[in-house]
Amino acid sequence: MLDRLSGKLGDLMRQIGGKAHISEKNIQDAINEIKIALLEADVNLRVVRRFVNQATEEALGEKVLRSVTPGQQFVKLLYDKMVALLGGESQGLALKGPDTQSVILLAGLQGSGKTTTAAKLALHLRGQGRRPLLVAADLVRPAAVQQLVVLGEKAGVEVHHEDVKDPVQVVRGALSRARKEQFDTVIVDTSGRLQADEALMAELVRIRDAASPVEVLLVADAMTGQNAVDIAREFDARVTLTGVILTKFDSDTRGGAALSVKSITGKPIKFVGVGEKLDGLEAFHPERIASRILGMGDVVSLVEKAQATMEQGEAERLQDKLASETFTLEDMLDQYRRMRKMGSIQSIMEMIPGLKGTGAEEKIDEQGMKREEAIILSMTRKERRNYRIIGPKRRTRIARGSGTSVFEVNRFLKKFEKTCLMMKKMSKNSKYQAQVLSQLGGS
Ligand SMILES: Nc1nc2c(ncn2[C@@H]2O[C@H](COP(=O)(O)OP(=O)(O)OP(=O)(O)O)[C@@H](O)[C@H]2O)c(=O)[nH]1
Ligand SMILES: [Mg+2]
Repeated sequence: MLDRLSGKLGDLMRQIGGKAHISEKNIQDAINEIKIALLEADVNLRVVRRFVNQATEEALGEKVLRSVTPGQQFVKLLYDKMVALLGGESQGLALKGPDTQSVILLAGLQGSGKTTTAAKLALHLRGQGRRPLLVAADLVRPAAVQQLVVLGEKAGVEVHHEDVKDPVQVVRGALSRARKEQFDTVIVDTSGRLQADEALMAELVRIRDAASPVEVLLVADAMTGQNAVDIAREFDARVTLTGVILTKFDSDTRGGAALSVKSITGKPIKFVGVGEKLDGLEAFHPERIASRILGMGDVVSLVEKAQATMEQGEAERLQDKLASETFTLEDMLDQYRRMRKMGSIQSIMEMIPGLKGTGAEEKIDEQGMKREEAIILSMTRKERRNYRIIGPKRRTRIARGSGTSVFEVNRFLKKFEKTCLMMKKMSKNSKYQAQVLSQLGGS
């Protein structure tokens, strides 16, 4: 599913993510390639244009976080855009509590998967402890009722059907039965046509008015790409959709429908059908789909961590301090804490391509870092601000207070002095982080 798109974009993201430097031209080239990939995936042209313009603008205007490479940051930006395109937050069904009846109306073109999806949803809701009732309101196709009865049996869910001609009558019958027999969720399967025509829409409007559904879901075949988006607009105009279920997502869809539906129609994709069997229904999670498409989940989480632990202003303040030689042991303590917040340093170093092979990975010693933290904590505030005032007597005291030795305290202070010197000399190139990190954590 989405294999071709994710193959293409995944390769591109790996290329970009590995770049330590990134220029305006890099960004433009990458965005052009993304544009082509999206168009090939049958994503709506308007959606592609908007995506591309916004991504370019933001990428060029963005300040670079120092703890990740610009390439990684760019990948994260594209990922965020992709998540937004897919609808942002994952949206579930807006069902009422179990004491009130909730009706879900399924609509869509012929063969889009309505009947199968009705049964899948019933099974899904039953698994969540609800009591669903399936309603056979497709009286157009001869075998439709029987099909739902069979599927209902498989799902272990009761199916309501009546031998009448008008689907609205069936729905009314189902609603009163549901009230009597305490079904809390009523799922209505309706008929489809080859294309959305007046007869289909008029019937649907009547069913909707009779059923007052909390959810009106369009069931659309993901394989039809942008067509699915046009269909969603037509149905929305007549019956006001609350969401979309894309079926046959397990087939090799190009992705166009998934990527265009939300921004063109404003309707969230709530589920995707991922197989013919009844368990082939998944909640739609924009984040998961975006990382599947871009294939860069680890880079994204790395940048998120870096953003959370070191905001841009913080990075700049630190840079200033280094340049003006006012970096103190207090700042160092601060850095240790930030690094700890980012999780295991080793794992972070491994995620940063720019640090691989610099030797920095090997030098990190978390145990040593904790001891050094203890040393700093045993100093007075004044000492932390100016380590030069710490004489031999105080060093003995600090060693005792931190559970270390005078030798360790001396070694640490020497190292700190060296670090400060090195930082001063360092230019703003990308090796900066590697060296600082190795100095901080090394023993
Ligand atoms: N691979 C795959 N097949 C699906 C999925 N959903 C439905 N199908 C298949 O699509 C075909 C049509 O499904 P139905 O549920 O009968 O579609 P419908 O919309 O009810 O069709 P009509 O009632 O004739 O309009 C069946 O062969 C289903 O097994 C899915 O998520 N993945
Ligand atoms: Mg059907």
